[in-house]
Amino acid sequence: MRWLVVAACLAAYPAWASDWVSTPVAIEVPSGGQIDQPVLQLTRCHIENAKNPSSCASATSGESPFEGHPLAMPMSNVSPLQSADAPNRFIYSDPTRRYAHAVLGDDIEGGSLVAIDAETGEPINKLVLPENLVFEDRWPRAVDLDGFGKAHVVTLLSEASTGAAVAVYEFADGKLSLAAKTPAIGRANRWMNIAGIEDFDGSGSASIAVVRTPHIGGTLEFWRWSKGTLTKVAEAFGFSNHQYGSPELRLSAIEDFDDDGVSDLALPSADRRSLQLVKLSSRKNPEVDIIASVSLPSPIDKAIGVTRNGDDVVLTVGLENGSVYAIHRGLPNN
Ligand SMILES: [Ca+2]
Repeated sequence: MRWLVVAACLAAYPAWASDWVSTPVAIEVPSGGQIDQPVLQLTRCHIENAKNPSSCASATSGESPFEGHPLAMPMSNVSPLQSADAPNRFIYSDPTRRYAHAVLGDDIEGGSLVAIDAETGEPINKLVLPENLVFEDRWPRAVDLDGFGKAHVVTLLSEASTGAAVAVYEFADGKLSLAAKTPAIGRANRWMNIAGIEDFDGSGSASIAVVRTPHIGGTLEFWRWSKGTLTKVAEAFGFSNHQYGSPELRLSAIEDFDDDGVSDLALPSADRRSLQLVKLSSRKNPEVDIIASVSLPSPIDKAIGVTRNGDDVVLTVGLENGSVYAIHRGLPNN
């Protein structure tokens, strides 16, 4: 009886697959100070018309999701708006070369975090780091981590001798202040990259998914935000979401890939030659479970796109060899 249930589940959720798709628009890894390219997003139409996808709807998110600000450090961007009525945005400013690592394509990092008025662009408050710290990152992430309506600013903070950590700042009463921070990696020039900020366990609070040391054998960690603190709830070895020296940080995507009502995460394996779809197994004592693993002919090096149309989810990955693949779940009974 039990294997019949398993068989029925397998029939309902066929394995994930990858299809080569003729590139409908040019996508390049940005360099030399360019603002990020729009994310390439393919649909089933592009898969079914793989050799001539131009008849399908727009294949990109339509616009670059970020925009610059005169006070922002080079190759950095303003935080995307948290919501349409969010009054503030955030930038890294006071560019500095005091932390010589250059993991993001240049050796210039942020020396301060600035809250700006979203409508006028005027600075409201600036938090200046001490000399031993920099923001080794490209844009702050403004997120309401607990749904109480207050903006949190999620950043990557690197210290001269202990390397990178995730730091969360609050913006309240017109002032930025440090709210919580993960432990630093423990060595200079060791970095991490945020893969997603989402309620990954259905608890109502967001967790920050981050890949620690993505270039030298990365570990995916989930840090749950609760009552003003960050607690590591799960980790798994064998992931990467960044190519060394690239300014592109968005090698990950969030969707509910197994249709259980809770968001999951897609990101490359440690060698970036496969896309891993992962989830937290439960709310209490969770583990990192693999939903699917899809091999690719070349390492992923571009922003990962995702579209959903009903039950049909399509992930788009751009590879170092210039090719583009659509990764999707086969439809039942096809
Ligand atoms: Ca899910």
